Amino acid sequence: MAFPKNFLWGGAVAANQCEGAYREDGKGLSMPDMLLGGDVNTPRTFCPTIEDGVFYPSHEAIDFYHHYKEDIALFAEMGFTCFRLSINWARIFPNGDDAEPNEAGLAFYDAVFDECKKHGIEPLVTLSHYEIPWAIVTKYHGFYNRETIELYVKYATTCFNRYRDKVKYWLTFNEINMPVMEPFMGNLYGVGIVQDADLNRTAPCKFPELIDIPQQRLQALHNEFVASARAVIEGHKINPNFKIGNMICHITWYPLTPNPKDMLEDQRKDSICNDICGDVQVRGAYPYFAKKYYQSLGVDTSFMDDENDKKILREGVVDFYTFSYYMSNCVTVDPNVEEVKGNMMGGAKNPYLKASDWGWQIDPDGLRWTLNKLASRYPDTPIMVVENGFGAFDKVEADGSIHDDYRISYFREHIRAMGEAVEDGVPLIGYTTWGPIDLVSAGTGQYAKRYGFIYVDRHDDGTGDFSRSRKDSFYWYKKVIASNGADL
Ligand code: BGP
Repeated sequence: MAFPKNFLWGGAVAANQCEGAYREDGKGLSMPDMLLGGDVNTPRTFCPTIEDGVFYPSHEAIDFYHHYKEDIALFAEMGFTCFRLSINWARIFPNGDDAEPNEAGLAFYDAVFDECKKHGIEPLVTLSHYEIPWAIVTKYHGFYNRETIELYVKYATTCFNRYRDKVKYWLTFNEINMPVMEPFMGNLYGVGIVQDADLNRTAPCKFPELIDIPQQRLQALHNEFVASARAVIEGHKINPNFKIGNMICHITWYPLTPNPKDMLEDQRKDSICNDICGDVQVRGAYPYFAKKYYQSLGVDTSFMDDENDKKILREGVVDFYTFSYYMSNCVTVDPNVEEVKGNMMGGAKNPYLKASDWGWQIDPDGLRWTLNKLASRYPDTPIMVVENGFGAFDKVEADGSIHDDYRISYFREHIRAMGEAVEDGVPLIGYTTWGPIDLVSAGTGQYAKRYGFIYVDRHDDGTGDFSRSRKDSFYWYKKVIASNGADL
């Protein structure tokens, strides 16, 4: 396998899914702090108040906040050269609009980056990984309000200045395309919009009736694009050596049949889900079909014509393209075919693929397909796969070992497919697996959906002592990194 020299190998986490310490050292609440656990069939309950006796998985998560030295040492033992993590916005600006940043929050990430450096690990930092401060949701109505652009730019430049010499690789927003794909995740996690007049209610938590207003969701997404582009522009002024990227949740779609109607539907899905955001952030402008699509949802698109915004988008294009890849899905116009319904995106069942216990279809060749598609759509743009992984139930044997051969086989095939894409000529610069250590699932809030090479003793009933142990996949990934992807 011809992975380039200096290829970045590592793993990726998000603050809200691993740190815990949700009120420590001055941290404010952020959106995920208001979500309870669910499972593959039960969506997460949204709870706009913090209530006694209710289990919020993110509040303690895996307690990375107090275990980061141990965890980074374990990553170093596997040979990581890169660690993707996010800064929790509400640790830096607890109320979103504070005049001064919270020094204790800034100091925590100093310590984390110093620890990475000690082990020769390059941090890749996501500024916003579904962690919008709760106060911005309640007071500003998330990114629907243009003032939130200013709050984000202030937060981003605070981080750029503080970590100017410690961090080179940045991502502006995690999975920024969620609002064009999935209204629930897109509103709550993506743009921070909750349509609920009774946010301070004391009644028991319930699943919110999702009120989705496309005008608000898509206008808020536009504001995120502007915020991201402004961050890119400001970041390059602060340190011209910064590499600032986007991050797309790439859902790879196939037509279920060669019926031209399926082909058209497939093209439509791919364009909407993946290409609108990719084009804005890499090419600096909306693709031709975006306006018509928004208008078909009844959206007044005049915000897309603002000349000043257009200029910012053109000037704030990213330095590299990154994406998450877990699965592929099929599309068809035939309403009678069997569906796979994951806890997020679903589609028609692909007869050639198996799925995880959460209904995510396993498709390594789809990763090669996707990398080639991206390389041809965005020529001369370095690409990085910043999330890829296999959520599964793990069994701890009597002697404490965990034989996760299913996870090894998932990664083996996906790394093989990436190597093939490199041989095809794709300018791939790095790979961070999702959840190198078990953490809270974003989609379901479960601990039981485990991704790690490192097991964490923590469970959905809130028990566990947070101890860490190495799974079989830990030793396997170490070998892969040591051989630069040759020994699979
Ligand atoms: C991505 C998110 C991550 C992560 C991952 C796995 O969409 O960026 O935060 O959680 O999906 O999803 P889940 O946790 O639902 O299994």
